[in-house]
Amino acid sequence: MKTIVSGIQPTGSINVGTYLGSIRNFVALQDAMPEHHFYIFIADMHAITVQRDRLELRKTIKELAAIYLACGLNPERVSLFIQSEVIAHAQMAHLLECHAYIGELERMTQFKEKARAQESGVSVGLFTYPVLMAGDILLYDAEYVPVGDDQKQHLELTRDIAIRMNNRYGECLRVPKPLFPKIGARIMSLTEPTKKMSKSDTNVKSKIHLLDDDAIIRKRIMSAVTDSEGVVRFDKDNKPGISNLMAIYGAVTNLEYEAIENAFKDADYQTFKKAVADALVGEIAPIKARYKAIVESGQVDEILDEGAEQARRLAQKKIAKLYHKVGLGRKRK
Ligand code: ATP
Ligand code: LTN
Repeated sequence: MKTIVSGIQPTGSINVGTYLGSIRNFVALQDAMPEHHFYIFIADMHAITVQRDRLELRKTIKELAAIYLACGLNPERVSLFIQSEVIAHAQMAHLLECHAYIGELERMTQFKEKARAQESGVSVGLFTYPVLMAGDILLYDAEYVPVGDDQKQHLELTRDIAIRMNNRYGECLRVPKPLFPKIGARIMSLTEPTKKMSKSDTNVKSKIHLLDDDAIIRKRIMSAVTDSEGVVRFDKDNKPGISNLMAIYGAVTNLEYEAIENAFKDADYQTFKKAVADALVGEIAPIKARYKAIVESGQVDEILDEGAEQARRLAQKKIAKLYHKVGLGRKRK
């Protein structure tokens, strides 16, 4: 069976950027691609590449699991699991680290940015982060990997490593393809629209969390940075704020930019912002309601146990095959 793989780090409350850039896409694909099975996980091993509070991390892992389900992931179509509960991810990371080059990792822009943001004590894990990620993907022979476009470079590295190993050992890894959402692949900060909306941004006004109250959602959109032109027009370079609100509106309503421009050609920014806020509140309200029901139902642990079991089955086989290819251990009959 063909597979689709993706993950999100449990590094803080899920915001509209992560939702529109990835989770919403997982849900759409799960319905649109019935011939594929999905492995969607919580990338907790990635989360510890920078220092975190352990209790906060544990809380966020459970919250993300419930968010995935509240957004509509269907456990019948998706093996939903926690990365660290499938030991093969750590095994695969070492295997791939021996086939990735220091020079390639030094070029990763996310590493450079995250390392720069830390004063000292940049961990080796942060440096090898993209290799751990490559392992997540190659372990399940993913055909597609739905991600936001900030992950493009990591996907290219994953492909390069797979091709390198196939050349060295014979076909053993499927070369995956990224899948970016058509609209919403990069949602920007509401306060600095040239930066991506990020979980780790400390400015609360820069983002909207999926579990925020309706009033907060409206307030954040109404106070989002725009420009003085007063025309709803998509122009990322000169009008990053309005273009970002159009991306949010377009992703939620499935309208193209041209259709949005037409619909709001006589509207002022207040009117447009109100429409964006209404659309977003309408999209998020049922997620919040389902989140509450799922947490109260107590089913999350069972779903995660089942998902990890399914993931282990496939991943262990892959590791055994690769160890054999590379020459590790003993040859068994
Ligand atoms: P951090 O800020 O801690 O680096 P993050 O907000 O980038 O984290 P991730 O867990 O790294 O969140 O991302 C999960 C998925 O969501 C990835 O596929 C990523 O591409 C996507 N994503 C995250 N932020 C955005 C955004 N602002 N716009 C579109 N997609 C996003
Ligand atoms: N690096 C990704 C999260 C991630 C991921 C993956 C995404 C870890 N492993 C495997 C897709 C496939 C991020 O920060 N967005």
